[in-house]
Amino acid sequence: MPDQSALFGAEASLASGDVDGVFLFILAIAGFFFILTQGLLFYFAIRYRRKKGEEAADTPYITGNQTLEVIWIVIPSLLLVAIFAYGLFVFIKMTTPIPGAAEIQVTASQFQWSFKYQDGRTSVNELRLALGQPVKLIMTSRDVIHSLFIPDYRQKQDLLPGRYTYLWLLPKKTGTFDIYCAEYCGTGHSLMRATLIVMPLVEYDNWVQGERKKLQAGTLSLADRGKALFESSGCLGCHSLDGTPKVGPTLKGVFGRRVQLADGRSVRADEEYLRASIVEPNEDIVKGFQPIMPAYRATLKGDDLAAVIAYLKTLQ
Ligand code: HEC
Ligand SMILES: [Cu+2]
Repeated sequence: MPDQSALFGAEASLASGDVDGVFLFILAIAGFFFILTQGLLFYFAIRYRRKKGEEAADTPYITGNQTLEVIWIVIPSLLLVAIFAYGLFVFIKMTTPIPGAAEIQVTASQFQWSFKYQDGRTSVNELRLALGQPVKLIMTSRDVIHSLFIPDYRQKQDLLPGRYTYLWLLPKKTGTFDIYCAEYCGTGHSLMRATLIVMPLVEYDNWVQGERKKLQAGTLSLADRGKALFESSGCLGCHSLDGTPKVGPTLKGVFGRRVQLADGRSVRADEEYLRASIVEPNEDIVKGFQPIMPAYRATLKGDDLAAVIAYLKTLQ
């Protein structure tokens, strides 16, 4: 086997090396026959070219060649069976539950990913895993078909409304990896991205402890809680805090500002406006922007919503 890490980047998960193996196997077979057939094509074209002034020779009358036919039926058939068997082996390995896998619920919606861990932690557009610890993603969609794709893991699975689908992951490398939606799901599809962060086990455990403390801490001010929620809800993917517009308008100084809406009205951004912008963002669209902000109706409720609004008011 050639050094795959040089070709594809180091193996990031249990599945990635296996999938690359199948890919290289098929590529090698296809490459060999491509060079063989195209090489012979060129060779024959030159070798048997009609020379100037030469009469067209009588073509011999060939009715068949049993040996040759048997060879070109048996060899490709065996190769196809080998490709099938190798692929099936890897497919079974990828779809077989890994014992001891921790479960994580994944919900896709236009246009974001939300993750819910067994201990009650939640996050939006960020999935954190520990190195070498297997997980089982139990996935569904709230609206249309999405597809969770982790290119470095070579793993992809559709998420459908009203049904659970699964993906088993076993991280083999620490670092930050991309998660994409691989099923065109609407205007904001290209922005439907999440980050996978793989940490060493000890670091991961520390992080989990910290998150749990934060969850329990009632001592945090409303705005500080809002800041944490804001950061874990993926808002920063589309909104800046420094005055520059991104995919969405900057949230610097958003509270109290006069907002031009796409339908021509202009409104003052008060608490009710902020609430509506977050919970049902597609009711009032800010002029000059696309209606692609996901509705946080189900993810930010009650106190959480109040906390985020309190935080937005501090961004002056
Ligand atoms: C996928 C990109 C995206 C994400 C994620 C996102 N937004 Fe937005 N947001 C937008 C866009 C685009 C607009 C402007 C269009 C509209 O009004 O819907 C907007 C508008 C807003 C507005 C109104 C701004 C103004 O100038 O009037 C607020 C407030 C807001 N978003 C808050 C949030 C908060 C809080 C979060 C996280 C909980 C968030 N957004 C996440 C894209 C996004
Ligand atoms: Cu999608």
